[in-house]
Amino acid sequence: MKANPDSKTEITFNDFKSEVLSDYKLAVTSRECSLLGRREVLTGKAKFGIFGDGKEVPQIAWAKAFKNGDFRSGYYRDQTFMMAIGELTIEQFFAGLYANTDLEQEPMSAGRQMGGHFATHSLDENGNWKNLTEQKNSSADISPTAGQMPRLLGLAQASKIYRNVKGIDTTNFSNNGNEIAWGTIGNASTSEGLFFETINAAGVLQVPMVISIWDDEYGISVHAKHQTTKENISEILKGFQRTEKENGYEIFRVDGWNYPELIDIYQRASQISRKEHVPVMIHVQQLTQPQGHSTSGSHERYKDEDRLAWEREYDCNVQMRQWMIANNIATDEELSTIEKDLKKAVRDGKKAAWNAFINPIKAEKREIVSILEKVASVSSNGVFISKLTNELNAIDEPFRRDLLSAARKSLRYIVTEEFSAKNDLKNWIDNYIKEIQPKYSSHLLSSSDKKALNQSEINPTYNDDAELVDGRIILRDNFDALFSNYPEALIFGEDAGHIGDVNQGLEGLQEKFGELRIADTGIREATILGQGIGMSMRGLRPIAEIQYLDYVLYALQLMSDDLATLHYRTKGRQKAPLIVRTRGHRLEGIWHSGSQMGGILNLIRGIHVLVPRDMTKAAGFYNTLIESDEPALIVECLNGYRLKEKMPNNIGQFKTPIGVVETLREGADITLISYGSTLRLVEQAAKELQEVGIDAEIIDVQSLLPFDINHDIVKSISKTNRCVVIDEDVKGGASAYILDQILNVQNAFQYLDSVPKTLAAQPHRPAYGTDGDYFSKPSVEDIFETVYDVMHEMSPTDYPKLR
Ligand SMILES: Cc1ncc(C[n+]2csc(CCOP(=O)(O)OP(=O)(O)O)c2C)c(N)n1
Ligand SMILES: [Mg+2]
Repeated sequence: MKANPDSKTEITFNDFKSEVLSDYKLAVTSRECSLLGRREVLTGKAKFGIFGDGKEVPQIAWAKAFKNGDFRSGYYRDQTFMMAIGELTIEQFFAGLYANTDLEQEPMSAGRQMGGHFATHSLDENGNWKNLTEQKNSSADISPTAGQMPRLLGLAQASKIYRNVKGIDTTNFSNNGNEIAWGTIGNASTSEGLFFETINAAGVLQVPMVISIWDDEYGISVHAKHQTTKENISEILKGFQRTEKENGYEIFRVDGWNYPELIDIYQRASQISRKEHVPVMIHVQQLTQPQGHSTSGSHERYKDEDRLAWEREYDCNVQMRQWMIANNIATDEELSTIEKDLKKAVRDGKKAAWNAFINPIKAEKREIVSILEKVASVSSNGVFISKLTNELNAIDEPFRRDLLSAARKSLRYIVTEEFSAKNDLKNWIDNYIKEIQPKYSSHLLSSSDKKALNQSEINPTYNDDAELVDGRIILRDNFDALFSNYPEALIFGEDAGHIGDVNQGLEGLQEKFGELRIADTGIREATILGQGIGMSMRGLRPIAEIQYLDYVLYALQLMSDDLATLHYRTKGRQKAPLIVRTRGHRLEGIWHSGSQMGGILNLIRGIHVLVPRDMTKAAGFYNTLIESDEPALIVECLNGYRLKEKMPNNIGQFKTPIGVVETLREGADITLISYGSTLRLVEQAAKELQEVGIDAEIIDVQSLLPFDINHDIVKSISKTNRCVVIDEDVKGGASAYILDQILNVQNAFQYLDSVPKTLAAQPHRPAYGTDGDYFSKPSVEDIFETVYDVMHEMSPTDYPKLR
């Protein structure tokens, strides 16, 4: 057997033996980590454990086929693989379990994710790309099962783009598209829609993706008979098998305890996928869970004695050991000695990880205890403070919570006293929070030079005889400039390619830039988003188009769970500067006029949410975002593509700033705050209000996340002393968010002379037709009357009751 059929040189039996031995050592080390890991949870040192025991051997075979530049998108069972590619040590494994917040010691997430969620660093400490072709890469795991699948598609597609699109600087990202994106998923999680959607899409796209299904017949306690038709995922996916005439998948099936066969299959999979860009599925069957699913329960509750006995016998490590003995690779005694040594190595690594975790906290404890002792010695409430101090002192292995809680409670006892130790205590609390809070809260957004807030505004400029054109022309010409200037940019979505999107904002661009860059996709919003996430993680600049805002909900789970958390959950070591394009608000019927901005805003903190009122503003946002390194959602106005706008003469250059509002109309009496399609109605209402002597100021928010970073709205309210927030979402949605920002972040309360109001749509989805719209969403009359009522309340004589 040659471990690597790519190489022509035959290896000697001794080389072979030592490679197998080192593989076995890794399998044993990983298993021992799982066993001790579980114990750490049961004794309370760690909160939760989910481990890779029972899946060691296939992961070692996989790692042999995994090359520099390749990417993994997997789930919590893959610790052995991470160890095999050299990206997870014993100490790091335990650091993850303890939630060590030091990125050096816990490189997966700096303690932000529970153990078993793996990642490598694509970015340096300044947020700049490392050379991904010189390292083995793992995209950061998420817990929602099958959530890793759509991103996997994009990671694989990047290779196809790098191989086939000319003109992109591939230095840091690709070697002629030779990289494979390797996925893993549990058997039960293949029941998820995201799995099937991804499998189909990768078959259509023909991308170098190899998906391994770790099949242990269970999903927690639920057996395959409740999960999978015929209890066999590769059986039911047989139709995906490629033929001589038709594209599809190469599908393999292998027993997870069969070491030589696993190595062979992973090598074959790698060759096919890497060279031919064909997706491959490897169904790894007959795997086990020696310790059950996780530390939350025990599998004896749901597996019968026969199954448990079978699992003991077919444990992949046990089988590998027997195979080694049968093939004279090692004797039983030799292996026992190795196992004993490795157990000790894991114990030592665990201890080192625990000390590295706890010692800094113990030092912090000593600091605060000594301050509290001083405070207790001079305070008239000394007894109470001493009690808190002693309780804290008695905790050998404290949490930071214990320290801060004791310190903050003690401060309350000396609120009326003054002495120098009180200042020490106050300072300690302030400094501690300043130092510790970022360990848990930093890096939601980019902190690199390219962050969106660093991009300054460039106004559109116009010739004197600037033509009035349909808004979509401005967008189209701007996309044309953008794709010309950025060869790494590409757009894809339903109807985005051949016809140039449903509103012709991309008209003619596929002919110019090719089918790979301006691409039609199937109807599959989640994987459209996943394509975008994966490709942007590999240095491309995708724009994922979701045809209508109403269908963003299909992709919203991933925007929330994956895209929005990526930078945060890797503490800034991975990014996906994906631009999501959609169009929405006001058109017709329940599913083409939704404006579910509140739901979106609350679910995707970490992604900018931009709501341009016209296509010039929208084009400016695209120009800003392509220069920055943060993800964003742009909602174009669905009814704005045919409205006339002046054609700028600096297409592709002008930039709409992020987080900056615009005053559309100056007024003295009341501030009207709105965004997107509704603004046209607000502007009309303002004209009508002027006729009855009400002078309204109108502010276009433009950017819901981030929100008015210069606090311009409160400046307006300090002048008008009144405000109404108007949008098309339901009440309590985005308008409530905006009002919260104005009141609680910008402190507008002090300037208000009238109750601040929100005007939103009816609580039901908008009904179809002109009257459906009128009776579902705020109308000009609704806006007029809401504002008028505020003025009436202020001065009933000047503004007598309307009705
Ligand atoms: C979307 C989602 N639903 C439910 C869960 C809870 N959950 C975690 S693991 C798991 C079972 C997964 O089984 P399988 O895919 O076979 O992987 P295994 O743990 O057996 O390796 C479930 C239901 C989850 N994490 N995400
Ligand atoms: Mg399973």
